[in-house]
Amino acid sequence: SKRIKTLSISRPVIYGNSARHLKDGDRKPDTPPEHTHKWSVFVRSPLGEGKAGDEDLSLYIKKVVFKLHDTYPNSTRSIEVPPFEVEETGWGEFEIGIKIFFHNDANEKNISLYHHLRLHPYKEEDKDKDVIKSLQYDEIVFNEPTELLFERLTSK
Ligand code: SLL
Repeated sequence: SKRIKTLSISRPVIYGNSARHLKDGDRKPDTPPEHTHKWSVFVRSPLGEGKAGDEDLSLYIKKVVFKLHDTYPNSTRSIEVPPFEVEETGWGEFEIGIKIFFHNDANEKNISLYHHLRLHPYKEEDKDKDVIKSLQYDEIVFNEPTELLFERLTSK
């Protein structure tokens, strides 16, 4: 579809991970014994999934592909419906590739983000926390969006 010149629209996103110690009750029969943490990596709107006022990222995001460490089975995880999130267990920290794909009618290239999965507290003040979070705020900028993308972004 046609592009709207002189217009630029941006959308805020948060990406990152949360993690907590794996309790015995959380272990499944197939959880490897060396796994110490339960974590999730995600892309979401700043207000958080499910909360009032939250934006549905699937308005403009078609899918998010998370590339985990090769030690994981099926290490490329493609998530095509929100929440754009992968939940796993493990023992180590590593770099996660996050690729965001937009709907075809937006005619936008995908974008690649990287997130360092954080399982352990690094700051003194986080030492006693049960849940560790590592979040990054970003703005996705659409320059000269197509008319169809513009409709998607302004339909709600
Ligand atoms: C490290 N360079 O040595 C990192 C690698 C790998 C993490 C971390 C378990 C995978 C699985 C897992 O946590 N891998 O068992 O499926 O710290």
